[in-house]
Amino acid sequence: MTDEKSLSPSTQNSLHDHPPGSGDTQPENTIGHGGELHQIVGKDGNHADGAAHLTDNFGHRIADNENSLKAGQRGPTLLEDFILREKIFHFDHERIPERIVHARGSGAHGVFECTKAIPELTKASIFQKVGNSCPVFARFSTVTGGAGSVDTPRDVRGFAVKFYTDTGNWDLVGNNIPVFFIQDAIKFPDLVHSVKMEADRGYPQAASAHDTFWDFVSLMPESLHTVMWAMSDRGIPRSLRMMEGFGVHTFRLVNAAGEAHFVKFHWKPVQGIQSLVWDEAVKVSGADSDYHRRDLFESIDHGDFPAWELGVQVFDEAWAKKQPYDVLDATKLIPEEEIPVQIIGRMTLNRNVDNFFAETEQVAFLPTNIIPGIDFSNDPLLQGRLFSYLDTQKSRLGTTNFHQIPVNAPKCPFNNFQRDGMMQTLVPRGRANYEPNSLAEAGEEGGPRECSETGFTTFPANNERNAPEEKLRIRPDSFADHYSQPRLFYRSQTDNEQAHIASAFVFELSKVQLPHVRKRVLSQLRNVDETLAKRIADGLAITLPEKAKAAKEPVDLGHSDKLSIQKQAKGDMAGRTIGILFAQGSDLTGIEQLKNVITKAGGTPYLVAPKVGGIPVAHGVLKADGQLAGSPSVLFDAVATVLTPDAAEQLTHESAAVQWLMDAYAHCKTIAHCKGSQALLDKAGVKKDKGVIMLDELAKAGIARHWQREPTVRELA
Ligand code: HDD
Repeated sequence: MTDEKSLSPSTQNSLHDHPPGSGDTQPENTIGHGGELHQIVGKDGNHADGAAHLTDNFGHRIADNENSLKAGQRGPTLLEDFILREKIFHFDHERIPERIVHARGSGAHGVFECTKAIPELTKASIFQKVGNSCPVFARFSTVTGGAGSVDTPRDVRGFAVKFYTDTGNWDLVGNNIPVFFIQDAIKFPDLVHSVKMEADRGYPQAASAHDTFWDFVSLMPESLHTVMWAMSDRGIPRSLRMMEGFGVHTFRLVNAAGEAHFVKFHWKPVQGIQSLVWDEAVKVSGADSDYHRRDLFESIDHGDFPAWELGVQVFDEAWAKKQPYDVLDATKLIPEEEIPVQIIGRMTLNRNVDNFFAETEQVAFLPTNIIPGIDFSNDPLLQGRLFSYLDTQKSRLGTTNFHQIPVNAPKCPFNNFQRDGMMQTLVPRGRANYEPNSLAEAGEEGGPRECSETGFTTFPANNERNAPEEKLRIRPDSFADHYSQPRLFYRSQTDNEQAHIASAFVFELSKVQLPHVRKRVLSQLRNVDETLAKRIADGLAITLPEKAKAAKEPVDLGHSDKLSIQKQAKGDMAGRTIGILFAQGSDLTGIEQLKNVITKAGGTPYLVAPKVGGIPVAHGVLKADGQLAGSPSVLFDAVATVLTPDAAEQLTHESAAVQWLMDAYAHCKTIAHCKGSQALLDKAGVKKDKGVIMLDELAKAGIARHWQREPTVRELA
C-alpha cells in the first residue's frame, strides 16, 4: 500500500500514475480506493491452484457458493443469509440507464501521437512537438438502437475519442458523418424522439425507416444533408475500423500569442473506408449481430491494430465570411478541395478493454472536456451540447463523482475543492476545502491555486457574424440554404453510389405508412436533384409532388471526390477477412498456399466447411473455423472455394453452400475458385467477370468490390 504521508497534494487526487502513452489505467487485479490502490488478490491464503478466496463485498470468505441458507432440508430460505442477500441485491442493480442515444457502442484503449507540430496554430501541449503522445479511449456507436441492438442497421455512427493529455482530458465527440441533422440544440430531443422506436408501439428498433422519423425530417429541410449521408453507403459501414470520423462543429485553435483560427477535425482510417451493401447489412444483422464489436475486438486481439490519422482543416474568419454557407452551421461541411486536410497525428487502438461495463459502458464523454489551445465556436448546436453531456452523465452514472471512475479520470493530477457527493472515493486530507485560504501560513496544507499563465482561458471572440446586444430566438439568414450541400454530396458520388442512395430512400419510404410524408420528402428532394427525386418516385410508383418552396434557392457547388467512398477505395487485403470454403477431399496444400497468400498481404483467412470438427482432405484432416450454415459469406470481404468436383457437385444440393456463392456474387465480392468448384459456381449463377478469378490470381487481383457487376445482379432505383 502507498505510504499516505508521502503523497503530495497533487498525487492525492490522481487515480493513475502511468506515463502518457502506456495506455494503462490500473495495475492488474486492483481497485481504486481512497486515492490508493488495494490488491484484490492477496499474496497469502490463496487456494493451491492460485485462485483467490471468494469473499463477499466486505471481505468475508465464503464457504459455500452453491446453496442458500434454509431452515431444515426442504425449509424456507432464511433472512439472515447475508451472502445470498448481498449477491442478489448487487445483481438486481447491475444495470444502469442506457444512453438515450448511442446506447450500443464498442470501445478500446490506444495511443495518440503527434506527427506534425502546429505551435503556430495552437498552444495545446500535445501538438507542440512531433512525437508527443498520450493515451486515448475511443468508443464507436450506433445512434438509434438500444444497448442490445444489432451492429449493422442503417444509421449514423458515433466516433468519440478521449485524449488523456498532460493538461487534462480532451474529448472529441464526433460522428462518422461530417454534418448533423439539425442546426440548433433545441431540436435535439425532437429529432431523437422521432427516430427512436415509435412511442405507442415500441418499434422499430434501431431503424429510421418509419413514419415519425421521415415526418420530422421532411418538415425540417435542414436535416436533408445528413439524411443524404445516412442514405448513402456511409450509413452501413463494413467495420468500425473502416470509417472516417469528424468533429462536425467548427472549433477554434488558439496559439500562445492568443491568436485564433477556426478548425474542423477529421479522422482518416488507415485501413481505408469501406461499406456494406444493403442486402449484405440486412443479412449480417442475422448472421452476427455483434459484427462490428467482434471485428474491433478481434483485430486488436490479433495485433492488427486499427489506426486513424487526425487531420485538421484550418481557416480564418475572413475566409469563413466569403463562403456561401455559415461555418457555424453544423449541417454544412467544408469541401476538402477548398481547404485541404492537414494530417497532424495518428491514433492507434492497441488494447481491448478488460471489462466492458467498467470501461465501455461507464466511459463519459463531455464536449466540455477541452484543453488550453482548443476552444469552442458559437455553433448553436455545439453550445447546446456543452450543457447536455454533463447532465446526462449524472443520470447515467448516478453521481457527480463519475469523473473518478478510472476510464473517466484524467491521467494528469487533478485538484480542486469540489468535495463529497455520492460514491466519493477520494480521501482529501486537511481542512482546506475552500479558497482563498491562508492555512499554509500556519504550516497546514492549503490546497491548489489557480494559474493565469497555464490555466484555460476562453478566447475573447466577438459574437461571430451577429450583433452582440440583442437577445433573439432566431435562425440566422446565413443558415437558410438547406439544399446546395446535399446536392454537392449527391453529385459527387459514382453512378453506382447514387443508385445506392436512391434505393435506400425507396426502401425507407416504402416503410413509411403515411402517404403525405412520402410526398413531402420527395418535394424536398426536388430541390436537391430532380433526377434523384424522380428515381425515388419511380421506385415507389408514385407521382412526383410539387417542389417544396426553398427558404433560399440552392446554388451549384460542383463536385468533391472526397465525399465518395468508391473514388477513394483501397483494394488490398490488409485488415480484411477472406472466407475459404472447403469440403471432404479438398487439396490441403492448395488451402495452405492460399492461407499464406492472404496472411502475407495482411489479411485473415477463415476456413469454412460443412462440418467443423475436422474432415478428411487430401492429404490430412482439416478443422474449419466456422460451420457453413453459421458462416455465411456476408461475414467476409472476399471468398475462395477449394473443392473437388465431387464435393462441389454434392454441395449443389446444400442451400447454405449455394447461397454462400450467390451472396458473394450479388455483393460484388471477389470470388477466387479452383477448377473443381465449377459445378457449385454454376448452380449459384456465378458468371465469369473481372472479380471471378482462379485461386492463383488472388494475390495480384486484390479484393476490391466489383461494382460493374451490380446492375446484373440487382435492380437499383
Ligand atoms: Fe450527442 C452522446 C455525438 C449532438 C446529447 N453524442 C453522443 C455520443 C456521440 C455523440 C458520439 C456517444 C458518446 C459515447 O460513446 O459515450 N452528438 C454527437 C454529435 C453531435 C451530437 C457528433 C452533433 C454534431 N448530442 C448532440 C446534441 C445533444 C446531444 C445537440 C443535446 C443537446 N449526445 C447527447 C447526450 C449523449 C450523447 C444525450 C447520450 C449519452 C451521452 O451523451 O453520454 O448527452
